[in-house]
Amino acid sequence: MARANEAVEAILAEYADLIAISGGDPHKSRAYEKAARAIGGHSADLSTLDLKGILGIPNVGKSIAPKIQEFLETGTMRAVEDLRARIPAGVRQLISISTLGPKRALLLYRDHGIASVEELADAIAEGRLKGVKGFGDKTEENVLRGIRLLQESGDRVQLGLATDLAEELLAQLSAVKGCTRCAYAGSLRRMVETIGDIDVLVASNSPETVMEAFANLPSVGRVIARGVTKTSVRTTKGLRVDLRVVSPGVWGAALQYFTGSKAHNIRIRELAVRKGLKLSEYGLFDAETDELIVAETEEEVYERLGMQWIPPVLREDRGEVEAALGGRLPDLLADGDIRGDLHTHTDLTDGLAPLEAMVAAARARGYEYYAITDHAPNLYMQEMTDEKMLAQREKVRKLAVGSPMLLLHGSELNIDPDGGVDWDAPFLDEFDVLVASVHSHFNQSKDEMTRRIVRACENPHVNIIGHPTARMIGRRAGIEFDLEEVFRAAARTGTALEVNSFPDRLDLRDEHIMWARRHGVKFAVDTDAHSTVHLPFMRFGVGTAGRGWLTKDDVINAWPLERLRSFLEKGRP
Ligand code: DGT
Ligand code: CA
Ligand code: CA
Ligand code: ZN
Repeated sequence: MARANEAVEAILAEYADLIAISGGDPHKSRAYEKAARAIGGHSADLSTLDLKGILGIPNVGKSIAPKIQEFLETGTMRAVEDLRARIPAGVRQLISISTLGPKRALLLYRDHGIASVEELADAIAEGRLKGVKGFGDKTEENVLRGIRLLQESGDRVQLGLATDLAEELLAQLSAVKGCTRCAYAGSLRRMVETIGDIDVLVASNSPETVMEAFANLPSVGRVIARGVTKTSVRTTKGLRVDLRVVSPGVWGAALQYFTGSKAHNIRIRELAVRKGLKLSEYGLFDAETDELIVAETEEEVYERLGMQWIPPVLREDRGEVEAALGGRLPDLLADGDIRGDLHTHTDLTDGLAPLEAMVAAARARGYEYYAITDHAPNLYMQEMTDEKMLAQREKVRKLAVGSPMLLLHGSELNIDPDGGVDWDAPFLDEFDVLVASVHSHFNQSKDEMTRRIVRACENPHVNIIGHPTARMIGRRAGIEFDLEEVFRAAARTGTALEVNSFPDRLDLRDEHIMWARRHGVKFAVDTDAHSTVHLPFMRFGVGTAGRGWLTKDDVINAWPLERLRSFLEKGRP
């Protein structure tokens, strides 16, 4: 089952937005925002806690806790319902334009009657907002960019959310009598960064029973279409799920077909045709006699087509078909190859769990090494100081004594607008590993941004560029820089580029990874965990790395310690 935490996080975050957009107390809005984050990252499932337990969560105070209880008991929060009723849906949607912000949304609604995203786009296009306070050319441009991003993301959801939901559905479906196999296919199996709908495949000799049970699952909200082999539903959370039931004998062909991608399938089918065969979700057939050749496993289907079995993450028609025909598929990075996490936080800065808890959770994952990389001083709101950093190092060194998992003490530096970082060389020298990231000045020109990141790579202390494009999926487009130039600099200087596993980042993204790899870049697949519950996000980073064709040789945290250590030296004496 999905934890109650995510639902509570979402409703508290919405409440914070609603308070802000209705002109309420900004402190109150921020308090709810903080509580939402704390709950999302809290290790215990909220539904197992009593009021006292809930009050024990950091940033959850006396007025917030009862509202959470109310939500857990009734599925709703009166205070939120009240505000929802007072603010038109279109206005509420305005806040989801990342570049607008609640304050300006309120102003647009109150003073200009703009009550939807469409109306706002029109008003900008017609120049009606010219001269409005706080709405200069630059702002307009940013808001338009935000609107585009919102429209592009449409109804698609993040990989992380869709995976949670799909696994819950599979657990329930596999318990249904008559279900002999079940799996998810489609973009989710390929680990695409956002998912349009979840495609679930079940093998069964009694499709009726399975369809009926599916339509009645607790997380299913509404049945959209019900047929003999396919049922489409919308879940209570609004995500669409297609269920297809096939007979066990054609499992492999169906799984292959519904995994896609469409482009990959088209290539494979053409290949079949050239061999005098016919491929469909029912199997691989002889084109002339219509005789079934194979259908039971995916492996057989690919083999009979004269190629290696292709891992789902590669099935995008980006050269995988040719490689599989030539027996040249890469031996992709796998979850089990990861030996440690090199970018993580604790509650010393904006993390939600103490050092000891993070380390214990990392050890439980069986890591050989683990880096703690809290934020550096130039990210002012984190209030980091030299003293705090050094005190943390002491704690880390003590904790490491006798531990089978090696602890590395590091930091996540801020790349300033000129490409410099927080500390000077003597202080930087004492860290075991350093991540450096862009956290501000996202709107520099492309040239400036390129110089900034190249300079960070050239810094002999910087080992990893964190979330290189700083994008937030569906909320913030990435920063722009000359990719080629940065990739060359990273390869030349021995600076790894991060594959950030956080489901709303996945940064670098698949295509950029492929491209960087061709320049000889090395990568660090990290979680950027701010809580123990974020450590398992590693799988999304590994999936993204796979989509970028990475092998364990490309990934520094899949290397044995000695090889990693020498990479971290970066040629320094
Ligand atoms: P999504 O849902 O937009 O994230 O992306 P997919 O890839 O899951 O697409 P979806 O759900 O429309 O279809 C699932 C798979 O079914 C798709 O990846 C390949 C297969 N498929 C669907 N329609 C076609 C088609 O017209 N031709 C072929 N060859 N395959 C198709
Ligand atoms: Ca799909
Ligand atoms: Ca579908
Ligand atoms: Zn971080």
